[in-house]
Amino acid sequence: MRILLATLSLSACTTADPDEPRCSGDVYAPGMIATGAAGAAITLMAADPAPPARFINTWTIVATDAAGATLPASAVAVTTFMPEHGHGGRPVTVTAGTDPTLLVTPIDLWMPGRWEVTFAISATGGVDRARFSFCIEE
Ligand SMILES: [Cu+2]
Repeated sequence: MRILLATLSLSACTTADPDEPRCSGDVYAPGMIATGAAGAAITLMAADPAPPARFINTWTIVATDAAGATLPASAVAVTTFMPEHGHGGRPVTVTAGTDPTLLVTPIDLWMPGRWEVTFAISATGGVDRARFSFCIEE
């Protein structure tokens, strides 16, 4: 029962009713940083479109380890997930951009609501995870 109630309140994310709880996500800004528990980080240098929007998004990022050293595309894996709906998205690729940037695409945020974009960062000491979450409009 508790799970059902939580699901009902969270699903209000996709409605436009001003009396419903608002979807809460990160506020996009170029250069925003998501840091993992072990100190590895993703800097979101640029998003196309900006702010992130429905359907295909391409992000330019810089990945760093806990010491601040930049990491290659092979150290980064990306997954997308809609927690309110319990489903993920299609596979995302990470390729080298202009050094030290990496290109992340296609981030296909195909459904309105809150999406989590999680970066699994392989660095010394294991895999760290950094996450952005954005509310996607209709
Ligand atoms: Cu969904």
